Amino acid sequence: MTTTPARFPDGFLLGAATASYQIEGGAKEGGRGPSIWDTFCATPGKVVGGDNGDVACDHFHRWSEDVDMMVELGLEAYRFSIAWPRVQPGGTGEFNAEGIAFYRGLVDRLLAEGIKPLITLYHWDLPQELDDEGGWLSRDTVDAFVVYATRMAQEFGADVDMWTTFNEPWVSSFVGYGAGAHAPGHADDAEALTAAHHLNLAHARAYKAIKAVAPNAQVGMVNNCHVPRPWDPSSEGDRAAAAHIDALANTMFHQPFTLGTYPEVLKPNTAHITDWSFVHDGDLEEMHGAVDWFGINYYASHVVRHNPNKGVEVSELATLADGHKAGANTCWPGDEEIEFMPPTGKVTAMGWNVDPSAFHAHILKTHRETGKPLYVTENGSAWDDVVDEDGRVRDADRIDYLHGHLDAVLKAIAEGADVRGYMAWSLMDNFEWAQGYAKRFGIVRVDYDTLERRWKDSAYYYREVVRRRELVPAEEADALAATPPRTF
Ligand code: PNW
Repeated sequence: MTTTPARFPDGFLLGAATASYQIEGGAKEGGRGPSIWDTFCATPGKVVGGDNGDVACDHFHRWSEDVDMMVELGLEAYRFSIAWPRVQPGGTGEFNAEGIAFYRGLVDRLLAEGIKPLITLYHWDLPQELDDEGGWLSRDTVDAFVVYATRMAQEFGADVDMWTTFNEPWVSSFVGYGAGAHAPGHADDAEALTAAHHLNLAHARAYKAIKAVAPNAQVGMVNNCHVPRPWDPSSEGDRAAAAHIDALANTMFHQPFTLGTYPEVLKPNTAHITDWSFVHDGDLEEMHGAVDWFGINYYASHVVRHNPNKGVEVSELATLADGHKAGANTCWPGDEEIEFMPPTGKVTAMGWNVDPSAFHAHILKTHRETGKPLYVTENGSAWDDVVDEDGRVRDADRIDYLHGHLDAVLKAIAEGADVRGYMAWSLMDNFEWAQGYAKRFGIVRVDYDTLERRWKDSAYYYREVVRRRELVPAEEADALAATPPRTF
């Protein structure tokens, strides 16, 4: 057995991540236009508790204090997303100077503090007007995205070199258009596949547009990862089930860029759903080569099996991830005979398993399959945190999760994977999409009545990881935390 080196390599970025709709609030301020998530939240029954992003963490007003907090945490990088409807309210036409100025202030302050900004252009908040015209089912949205991306590169390209076009196109397409559990709430498998292709195409075109304006830009795509393992590895059916899920969840969103093809199993497996005529001549050639790096968002793994008697059960994952029954359609077109097995072992407040070994395996697999530099752009866990009488949040489960997953990254690096950064999800508790504010992923707690930020024990632990640039034993966490904890 080899022991994992405990230190992160020189240049490896340790940071934290957030997303615009999940933290900003200020939904009707500064000239921001409505997004599909404003509409979805206003639709009864879609979001737990009827929650919405109108106020969220009020980062729109508190961003400067939030950067103060990042400075105290010692973060080397901060991954955030630009809200398209804040900078271009209708998704086409006029840009909004006030919205652009908001991100200018944030970027300038981060740079002044020596915190590297990682910009994500699309973390799900599509301008509503574009959805009215067909959203990601329309190639016009692809064109609109390229215009928006070009303008952002003109604004920030001289100062920011790490760019992500899309956060988790699998979620946008398969949860948003397939399961109906995310905005825009459609439930149609053919639409989900169409939207996925258009997101890939938009990535490829924006990749070229951004680099034309900002030659130093390193443009990547961020994928959420499913690590589907066959229930019985000796069963051909179970292995095929896992391969189908892997193709839909993972390979579909990197192979077009590395090889210029979609995974072979997809077409036959979904022939009863679509003829794939949404892929036009030349699309795949445009995609081939259009990526500099891949982002990995990892939370949990899954065990799947072939079950011909499954009937029209809803996807286990959609149910678990979003607390919704997804209806007849699923996150997984072609999964009529694929069953997700219930998670085993320790599970988080999301009902997701804790499996750092799958994370390690997935990093190596993505390294082998893409050959590209990788960044862990999200990794973290939700737990039912409690504020103790002395004000501390003793989130030992989150610390264990962090420790185990940072160890997995170090192992993968030691075995040759080119991983260049790790962004903890999330800097602070925030709007967890269809779960509203009920699920807390932050290393910093947010009190949604007062909007006070309070460091959890995990924030102190992570600060020490960044300070030492090495894996800090989880047992040291208790002694690292302050009583009462730091608040902002
Ligand atoms: C990611 N699934 O979403 C997002 O990028 C974050 O905005 C989000 O807060 C975080 O993970 C935690 O959920 C996911 O269905 C949504 O497997 C759904 C799934 C995975 C990731």
